[in-house]
Amino acid sequence: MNIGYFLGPAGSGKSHATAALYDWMNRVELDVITVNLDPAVIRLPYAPAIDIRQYVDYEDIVDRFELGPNGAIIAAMDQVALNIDEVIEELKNYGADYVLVDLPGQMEAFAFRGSGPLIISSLAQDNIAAGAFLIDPILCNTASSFISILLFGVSISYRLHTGMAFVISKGDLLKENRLIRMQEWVENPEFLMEDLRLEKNILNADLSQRIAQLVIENEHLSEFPVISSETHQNIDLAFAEFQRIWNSEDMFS
Ligand SMILES: Nc1nc2c(ncn2[C@@H]2O[C@H](COP(=O)(O)OP(=O)(O)O)[C@@H](O)[C@H]2O)c(=O)[nH]1
Ligand SMILES: [Mg+2]
Repeated sequence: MNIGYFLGPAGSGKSHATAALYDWMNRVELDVITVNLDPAVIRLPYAPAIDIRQYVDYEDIVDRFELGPNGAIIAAMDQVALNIDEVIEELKNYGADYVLVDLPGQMEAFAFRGSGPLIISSLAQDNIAAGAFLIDPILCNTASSFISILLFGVSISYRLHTGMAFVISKGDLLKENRLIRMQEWVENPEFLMEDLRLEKNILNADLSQRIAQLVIENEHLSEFPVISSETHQNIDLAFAEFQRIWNSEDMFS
């Protein structure tokens, strides 16, 4: 099985991208199913074949342990990890070629705790897995905020030991001039450095430059397609990014 999941901060568009990519893959007649691994989600924009809410009762965790939203999602993700073998068993019964896994909105509570790496490594065990980190344009209006998001993405990828591509989400909300500047940042880090220098409050220009080089000049991270789950613009490019990582993971397995 080829497994793909979208990563990114809460609200970056993971669930909607899962829905849009699922629709597109169905349309081109690929054998694909979706899995929801977010125990706290109330409404999903797609109908998952497997839904973790049938295994983990988020509301019950909140009530029973008297937890707030952060504590509850951490406790719930531990329960997801405890149930992951059953989910994988269910996945095997479907026998689909492709699986899109929708991860929890609160990425930090997932990735940096024990449960995230355990869930991802269990999924990747007999399968080929790939991540696509969604960059919400609203969160990177400035060069320094763009670098912060890229660092968060690299940190998540490092933590989850997963091959990952960067994808810009919500392309329909991205103004033409902002898009052009972001593309310039990615294609030529000199432009990024130029904008960093114009931001008066950056802490350390030298450090910023080295981070920009580390993240952007890594060729595996350099595609940056712009997708929209709203208009379905470039959803095929998100698939191409997954495919690129699946192929490279396959070479090393
Ligand atoms: N305009 C627009 N809104 C989007 C897009 N993708 C997601 N959204 C909106 O962004 C919000 C968060 O999306 P969601 O998929 O739930 O994010 P998640 O927390 O990462 O799973 C929702 O209100 C979506 O309607 C997009 O491509 N275009
Ligand atoms: Mg979601």
